[in-house]
Amino acid sequence: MSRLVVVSNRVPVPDKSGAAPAGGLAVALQAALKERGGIWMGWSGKSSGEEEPADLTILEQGNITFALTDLTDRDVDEYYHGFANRVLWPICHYRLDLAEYARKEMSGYFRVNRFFAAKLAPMLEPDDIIWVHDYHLIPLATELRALGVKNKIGFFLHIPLPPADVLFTMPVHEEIMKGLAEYDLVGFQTDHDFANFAGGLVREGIGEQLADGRLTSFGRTFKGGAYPIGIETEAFAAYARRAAKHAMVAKARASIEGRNLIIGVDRLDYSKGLTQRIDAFEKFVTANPEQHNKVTYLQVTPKSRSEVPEYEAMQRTVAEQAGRVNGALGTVDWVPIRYINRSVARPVLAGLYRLARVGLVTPLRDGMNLVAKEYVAAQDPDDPGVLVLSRFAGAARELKGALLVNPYDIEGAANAIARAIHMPLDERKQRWSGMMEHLKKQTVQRWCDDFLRDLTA
Ligand code: GDG
Repeated sequence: MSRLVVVSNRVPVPDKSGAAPAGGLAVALQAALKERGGIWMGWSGKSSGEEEPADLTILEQGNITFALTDLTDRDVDEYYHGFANRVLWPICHYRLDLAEYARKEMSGYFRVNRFFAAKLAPMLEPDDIIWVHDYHLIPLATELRALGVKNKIGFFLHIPLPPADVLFTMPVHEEIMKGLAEYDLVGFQTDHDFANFAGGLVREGIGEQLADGRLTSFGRTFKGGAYPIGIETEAFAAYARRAAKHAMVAKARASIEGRNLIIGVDRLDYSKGLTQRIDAFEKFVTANPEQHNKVTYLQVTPKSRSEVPEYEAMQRTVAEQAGRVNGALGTVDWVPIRYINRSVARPVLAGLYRLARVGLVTPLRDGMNLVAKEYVAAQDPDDPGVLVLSRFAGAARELKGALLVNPYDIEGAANAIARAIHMPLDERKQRWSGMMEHLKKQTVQRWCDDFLRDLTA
């Protein structure tokens, strides 16, 4: 079996004990690496200041080599905070208003990809299979090919790919499309994202979809398709069962005093629709006065990308909004919204999902959204909660038992919360079991196997 080489912006490096990393994606990729042996390469998350970084930091664990590089301050600014997070992220999430395009940052993005390729190429063996992850590294195949690398290279985009009218507002859209065409397989979260990609190539007259589904563009023929990412469903369900006994979860249960719990869990990011969600909750409470003091909405929102100005501003906006709603609706013995601006431990999170009658997952746009899947997996089969899910999350293509909402329609979302709170047990069970069955089949392991099978075929 060929070795596997995974490249991603950040690498979940195991700790000294070799303990498995927390997230399902990291677990699945590490399992695939363990089976085949190989390398996981990426940025260390550290800066080397003004100096070019010294050699890679190499950590060996069994048959897996973790290879990490630092980046200069300028590289971090231009490649990561700049082009990746202030151009590609907003555009791929349909936020043209937030994209700040600067030529300097674009060239930093391509420069860092060239640098990654130069560091990776000498480590490669001729039949290694290379799997590149996410929007930070789109041009990596182009740079590897320029160094004579002939290996199979696959790419998976974790975030949405918008239609041509949105994507092509980016001045370097052609380089980005060309960069994707250099891979042997390009994977997306949903059929919609893949259709946007293929449609964009065709519409702009820079590519074609062949009868067998393959694509041809910029002189290359390659495969593309939807590979919806999953979670470790059974493991997460077992985890949530045990977590119900966790001391913190017991404390949380006692503190909600028999009220219905509504939970939201999202990195602090404008794509997650937090302000619209708080508006919807407020509307739900004001439209249903009998719910006063009967519900608690817990929003867990770890900070992310605080160096990007939009994120810093958002931190204030969301905190102020939650405070205003609590001030307006709360009473001496009831705080309607509990807003936590930091990360909670994974077992606690699993236990809180299970405790919650409603999982509120209403991003304005999301590649997949693993929180939606984790919430479903964590439920008690005898008394499952209800998932209220944005139709603009990739997960909505799969989780048909959810109450689908348009997050921009505040009244509609508020009505869906009310419907979820009042849903009879039979309907809850029926909706949940269909989703759980699906998640048991479409695991993260399956996602990994399907992608690698198609890449190597
Ligand atoms: C990107 C795409 C796509 C969150 N808060 C805490 C915590 N989390 C964990 C969740 C979940 C993960 O972080 C978030 O994953 P999502 O999929 O919901 O969202 P992104 O971070 O935006 O991920 C997305 C994903 O890539 C995978 O392809 O689905 O569309 O945007 O696992 O549980 N974990 C802990 N404490 C927290 O407070 N322990």
